[in-house]
Amino acid sequence: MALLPIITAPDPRLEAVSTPVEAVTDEVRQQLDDMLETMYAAPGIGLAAIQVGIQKRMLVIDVSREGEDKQPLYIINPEFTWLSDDDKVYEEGCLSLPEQYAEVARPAEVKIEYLDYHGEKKEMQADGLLAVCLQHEMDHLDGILFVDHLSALKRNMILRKLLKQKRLAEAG
Ligand code: GNR
Ligand code: NI
Repeated sequence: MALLPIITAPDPRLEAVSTPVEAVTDEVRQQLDDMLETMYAAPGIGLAAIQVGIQKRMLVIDVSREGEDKQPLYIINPEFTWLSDDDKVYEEGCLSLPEQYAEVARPAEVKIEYLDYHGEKKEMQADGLLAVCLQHEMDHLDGILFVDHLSALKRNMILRKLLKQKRLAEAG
């Protein structure tokens, strides 16, 4: 197990479209294990592979609450098979946009197909926070960040703040 550094915006790697996983090998499982450990340590409720520089269509999620049993999900090559017509607004954050939050409207319920940790084909229906998180993570696989759902004004405000933070950090 290993903690992986999380890439923060602005960074062109976060805009890359990730590539489908061809086979769920031990190497892929090792990467998923490291991603989960990195997500718990952050802490976060989801992490897409591209956020740690792995350009593969896979992600980990755990929306269980503190004190409850952990419920890790390993999701590979996910595809939406259904999106509800009704939207829900949720205040989102992102480990790649540290300390930035904004309300985003997305379909309230989704159904997806994906491969699990063992490479088996699965289906899942989700609502609530899990539906938000799935859509947020699946956006990452296509190089989309939650700020891309905001007005250009709000998006640029957040991205400029992050650029400034990065410049300050680099200057030491
Ligand atoms: O930890 C996270 N919390 C969160 C809160 C609201 C909506 C989405 C998220 S996902 C985020 C972790 C992350 O950046 N995943 O890509
Ligand atoms: Ni994110």
